[in-house]
Amino acid sequence: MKKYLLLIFGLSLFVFTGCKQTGAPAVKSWSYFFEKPASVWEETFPLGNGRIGLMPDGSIDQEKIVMNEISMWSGSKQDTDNPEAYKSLSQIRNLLFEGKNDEAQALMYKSFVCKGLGSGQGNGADTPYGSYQILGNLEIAYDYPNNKDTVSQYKRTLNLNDAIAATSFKKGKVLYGREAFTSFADDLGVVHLTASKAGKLAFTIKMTRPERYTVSTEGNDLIMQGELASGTSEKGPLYGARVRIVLPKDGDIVASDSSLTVRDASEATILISMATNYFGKSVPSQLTDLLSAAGDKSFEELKSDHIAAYYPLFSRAELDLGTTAASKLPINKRLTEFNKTKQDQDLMALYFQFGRYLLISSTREGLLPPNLQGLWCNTIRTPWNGDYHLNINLQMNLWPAEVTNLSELHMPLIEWTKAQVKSGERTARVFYNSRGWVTHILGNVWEFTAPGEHPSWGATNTSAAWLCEHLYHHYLYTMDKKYLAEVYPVLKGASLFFVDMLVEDPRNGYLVTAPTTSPENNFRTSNGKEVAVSAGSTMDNQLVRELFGNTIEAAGILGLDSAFVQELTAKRSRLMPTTIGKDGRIMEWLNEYEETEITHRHVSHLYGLHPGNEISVALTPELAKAARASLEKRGDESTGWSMAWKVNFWARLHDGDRAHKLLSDLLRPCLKSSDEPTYSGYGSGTYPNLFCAHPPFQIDGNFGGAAGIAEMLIQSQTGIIELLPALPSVWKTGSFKGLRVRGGAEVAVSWINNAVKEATIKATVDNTFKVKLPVYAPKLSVVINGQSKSLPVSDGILTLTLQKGDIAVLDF
Ligand code: FUC
Repeated sequence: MKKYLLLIFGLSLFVFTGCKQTGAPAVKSWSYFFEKPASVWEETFPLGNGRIGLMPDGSIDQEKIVMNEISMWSGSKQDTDNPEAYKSLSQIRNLLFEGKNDEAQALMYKSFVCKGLGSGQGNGADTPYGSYQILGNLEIAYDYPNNKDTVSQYKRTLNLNDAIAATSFKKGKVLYGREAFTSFADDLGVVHLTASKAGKLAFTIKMTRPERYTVSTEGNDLIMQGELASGTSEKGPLYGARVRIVLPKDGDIVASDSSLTVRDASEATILISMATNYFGKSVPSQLTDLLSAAGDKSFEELKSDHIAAYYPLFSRAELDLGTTAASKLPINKRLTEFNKTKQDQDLMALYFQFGRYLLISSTREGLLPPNLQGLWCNTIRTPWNGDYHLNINLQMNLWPAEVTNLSELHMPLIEWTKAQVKSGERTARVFYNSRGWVTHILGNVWEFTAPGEHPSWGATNTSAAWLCEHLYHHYLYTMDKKYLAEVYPVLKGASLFFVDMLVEDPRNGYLVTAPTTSPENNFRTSNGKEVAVSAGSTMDNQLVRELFGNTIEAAGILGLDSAFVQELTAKRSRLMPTTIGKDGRIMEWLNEYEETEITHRHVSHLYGLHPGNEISVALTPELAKAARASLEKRGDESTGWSMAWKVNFWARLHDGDRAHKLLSDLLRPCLKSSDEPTYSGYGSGTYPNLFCAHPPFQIDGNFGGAAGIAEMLIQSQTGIIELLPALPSVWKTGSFKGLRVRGGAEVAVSWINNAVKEATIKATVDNTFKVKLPVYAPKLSVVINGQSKSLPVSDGILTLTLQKGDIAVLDF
C-alpha cells in the first residue's frame, strides 16, 4: 500500500514538474510535426538559443542544416550624415506649409537623404549598410547499409518544451534517430545521430555557403572561415564555424581536406560552434573555447543541461484553449484543416507558445534584438537586408516580451536603442540642427540613424520616440526605478530632439514634425499629385505626445528636470489632437487627404489605439468608434505583420470575434498547397513551419500574433487590469497563467462558458492594483495569501494592495 502511495506521489510530481527539476511550473506538451522531410526552407524547424541557430531539413539521404549567428552582418560603420541637407530644410518646410507637398518631396529627393547608398534598396550586402546573412550550411550525406531499402515510419517533430528537433524513420530494418538543438547551456549546436543496430550509422559532413569561405579539417574538426564585405576598402567582419564529431561507442572518423566521414558507428554527436568578431573577440579562439568548455560531456548531459537552461523561460506562461482531433494532425495538414473548419483553437494556443519560443530562441541579454527574420535566414541577400525596420517591424518583434513573461528578453532591444544615441545625436544636428537624438526608418548593427535613401518611406523621423515607448514600457512592467534612471537620458534626448525640431504650422498654429510621412502611405494633393511627404502626421503626433508624456512621468518619478518638464508640457499641449474626419474615420494626416491605397498595410494613425494608449473603448468612445471605422475601411486582408497588428487593434476595441477572425487569417496556409509548395510563397499568412509570411518570411507577424492573443486575454494599458477583454465566443472554456501586467504582477485566469471563473494575481513588486470586475459575476470572493478578505469595489473596480509575493485569488 505504502509503495502504491509513493508511486502516486512520484507520478504527480512528475506531471507537475513536467519531468524537469527546474522549479518552474509545468506546461503541457507543445510540439508540431511533419511526416516528410522539408522540401522548402520554410518547412524546416527553427532552432536557436538567442545567438546561434540551426534549421535541419530532415532529409533522408542528403540533409542540409542551415546555420545562423545573430551578429552575422556584412557592412561597417559609416558617416551617412549629409551636411548639405540642413540647407534645404526651411525651404522644404515652407513648401509644405504652402501645400506644395509634391515640390517639397522632389526637393527632399535631391537634398534630404542620407549620404551614400543607404540600404541599397534592400540589397545592401556588399555596401557599408550591410546585410544579415546565412553563416553556412552543414551538409550531411548519409550512407545506409542498403541505400535502396525503403523508408517507413518517418516523423519529424519540433518540441517546444525542450527546444529540440527530432527526426526518426526506419530504413530497411534499422531505426534511425536524429536530435538537434542549440544548447542554452553550452552555446553549441548539437546534432545527435543514432542507429538501432550496431555499426549501421555512416555519413559524411561538409560545410558550404554561397560565397566568401574556405573549409579545412584539423583532426576530427571541420572548420569554415571567411570574411564578409565591409562595403569599403577596409577589412570586413570575420566569421567561422568549427564542427567536431564525437563517437561514444564504435565507428571510425576519416578526415579529408574538406569533409569528415564516419563509418561503422551506432551513435555520433556532432558539436557545432559558430562565431563572428562583431563583439570584438577573436573568431578562432571563440570556436575552440566553446568546444573545450563543453569538455567531455556526454550527449545525455548536453541535452539535460540544455533543457534545464531553456525550460524555466518557456514554462513561465501557459495557455489552454482545449484540444480537438485536429491537434494530432501533421502541421501542414493541420493548417489546411484549420483554414477550412476554424475548429482547432489549440492551433492558436500553439501559435502563442511558438511566438514565445521564437523570442526565447532569437534574442539573448547582452546580444542583439531579433531582426526581420529573427535569427534565421538562408541566403546572403536577406529580404530588406534582414535589418531593423523601425516604423513598426522591430518594435513588433518585442511586443510579446513583457506580457508573456519574458521581460529580460526586452533588454537587447533596449540596449540596441541606447547604442543608437550617439550616432542619432549627430544625425539630429546635421539634418535638423537640433539637440537630442533621432533615428529614421532604417536600422542596422552599424548605428545607421540617417533618413533612408527614398524620402517617400525614408523620411519618418519618430522612430526614436517609438523605441522609447519600449524603454518606458519595460519600466511599467518591472517598476524598477534604478533601470528607469539608467534609461531616462535616452528618453530625455529623444524628447529634446522634438523640442527643437517641432515647428509651428502657420495654417493652424499646431506644432508639427516637418518634413515627415505617415509610414508608408501616400495621399493625393489638391493638384492630383501622389505624395508621401507632409507636415505633421497623426502617428507622429501620437508618438510625440506619448514620448513627452512618458518623459514627464519619468522625470517626476525620479525627481528631475522640473524646467524641462514645463517646457515639454507646454509643447505637448500644442500638438494636434487625434481628430475624427468628416467620414467618421481617424484622420491620418493634418489635412483630410485622400489616401491613394485605401487598404494600405500600415495603419499608423491608429498607433494611439495600439501599442499606444490614447484611444480606448472606455475613456474615448468616440475615438474608438472612429478607429473601428478606419479599420473597416482599411479591410482585414494584408501582409502578415499587418494582420497581426489588426489582431491587437481589435483586441483593444474589445471585439474578440473580430480579433479571432484576423488571427484565423494570419494562420491561413500561404503556400498554394502544402504538398506542392512553391519556394517564394503565395500569399500572406503562415508557412508550413509556422513562420509568418509577409510574404516572404518575416518574423514580426509571429510576434505580433502571439502578443495579440495575450492582448485578447488581458489588458492593463489604462492602469486597470481587464480580464478577458476580447475573448472570442469560440474560446468558450480555457485558462492561462503567467501573463504579466503593468504595475508588476503575474495573472492566471480560468474561464467557463465565456465567463471568468477564477483569477489569481501574484504581485512581483509592492503595489496597488485595480481590477475591473466582469459585470456578469456578482458573487466575488477574494482570498489573499489564504485568508478571506472583504475589499472595496467602486464603479465595478476592485482595489488590491499587495506586497511582493502576495497572491490574491478572485473567485467569481
Ligand atoms: C516596412 C513594411 C514592409 C516590410 C518592410 C520590411 O517597410 O512597409 O511591408 O515589412 O518594412
